Amino acid sequence: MRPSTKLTPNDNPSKYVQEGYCIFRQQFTNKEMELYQQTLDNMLDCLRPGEKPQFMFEPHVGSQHWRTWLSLARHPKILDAVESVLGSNLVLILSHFIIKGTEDSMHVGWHQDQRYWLHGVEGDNLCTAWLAFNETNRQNGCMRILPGTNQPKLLDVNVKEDDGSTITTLEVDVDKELADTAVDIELHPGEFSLHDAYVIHGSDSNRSQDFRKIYTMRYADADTTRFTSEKWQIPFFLVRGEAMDTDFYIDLRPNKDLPEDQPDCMLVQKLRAGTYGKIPVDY
Ligand SMILES: O=C(O)CCC(=O)C(=O)O
Repeated sequence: MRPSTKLTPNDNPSKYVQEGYCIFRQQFTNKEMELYQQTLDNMLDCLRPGEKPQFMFEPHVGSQHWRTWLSLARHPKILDAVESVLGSNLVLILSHFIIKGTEDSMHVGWHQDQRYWLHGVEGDNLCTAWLAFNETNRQNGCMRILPGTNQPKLLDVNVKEDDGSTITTLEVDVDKELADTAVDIELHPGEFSLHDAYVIHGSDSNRSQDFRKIYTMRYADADTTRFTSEKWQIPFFLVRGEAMDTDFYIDLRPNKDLPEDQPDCMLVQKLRAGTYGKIPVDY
């Protein structure tokens, strides 16, 4: 059997367009990560029987710790990196703790993120920051990216049955030859990667004895993206630069304070009414 060769991930932002992703090493210090790690661990401690850690969607709006997560999602270290690939006018569209526990063997099938947000966001210039809260590696199911698959084109999807634990139901076909080009996004806590909305990626299940803990924050270029709010459950936040219609967004540019109150939106209303399906009650 041929020994598998490990590909070195791209850490050069100028190659982001070509590769569809880039990693940013040594960003947040251990001290800076402490508050975030403790807050997340408290959220995990509050999970009720039957609740799953992979369904902590939009914590920057819906969680009782929304201020902490909104502050992180507009942190200059993240936004500087995002600006280096999307330009200077930035909108925060979504965030999600993709925590892999030890029970479900949940893997994330090959997919393009773009498929998941067409009901509210349309454009070719969007990306995700994927921030490690603990070590991520093959053993605990780190993200795997197929470099160079970020053609601005939506691929056909196979719709997978929702088995109650999956977070991806819209998967794309990837043959073995292409799958063999996958790069492992192995990071230390406080490091992050950025990936393009079209690049194909996924991950294997967590085979370690501990949680795999990462936070995704998703951004759009304000100039080239069309936003529609009717079916979008949370506000769009303008976090840097300029936009045509600033009243459309919650303005969180660097000189603005966080909102006083938890933003009033569909997600928060549903959470308060106890009708938001899979999201943990006390997250
Ligand atoms: O966290 C993972 O394993 C997959 C991440 C992912 O699919 C995403 O951030 O879009």
